[in-house]
Amino acid sequence: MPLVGIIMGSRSDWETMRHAAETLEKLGVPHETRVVSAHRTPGRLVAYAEGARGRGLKVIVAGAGGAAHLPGMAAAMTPLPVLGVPVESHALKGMDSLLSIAQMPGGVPVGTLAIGRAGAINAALLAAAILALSDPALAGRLDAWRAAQTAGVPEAPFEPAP
Ligand code: RP5
Repeated sequence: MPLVGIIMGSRSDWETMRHAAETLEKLGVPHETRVVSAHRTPGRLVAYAEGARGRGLKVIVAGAGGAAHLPGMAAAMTPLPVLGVPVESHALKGMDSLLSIAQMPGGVPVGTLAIGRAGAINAALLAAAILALSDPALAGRLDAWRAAQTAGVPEAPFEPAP
């Protein structure tokens, strides 16, 4: 049963959001991926957000670009934590996405990550950290992931990765 719902405004967001899915995969976190557009499929968004908690989801990761209303609208309709990933847009390089997602009115929070791939990876890591609060086995896998990351950083830039 999926614990994290990864939603995105368009299939074109998958190139960014796949990094969230791949990170959760590595950590052994059950998740699902769906295209849910705030503008093109508003009914699908309402059904998804309103049904998310009842289906057993614990965290939603929502990625969108441009007028990126998906994370905020999802947060308006679910009590679950929503982590927003600003997808890099062609016209404004994701600044539009970032500001659309970050500038929520007080009372309806969205945890906003960095623009693009780093944001997608970190949204997954944060989702895993939230779940790890009540899942010691996952907490252990998260610790191991971090240790492996640390071990993979060479001492000097001209050295090969260990
Ligand atoms: C947003 O519009 C999506 O999240 C996507 O980032 C952007 C462009 O969508 P497409 O025109 O590529 O489908 O809703």
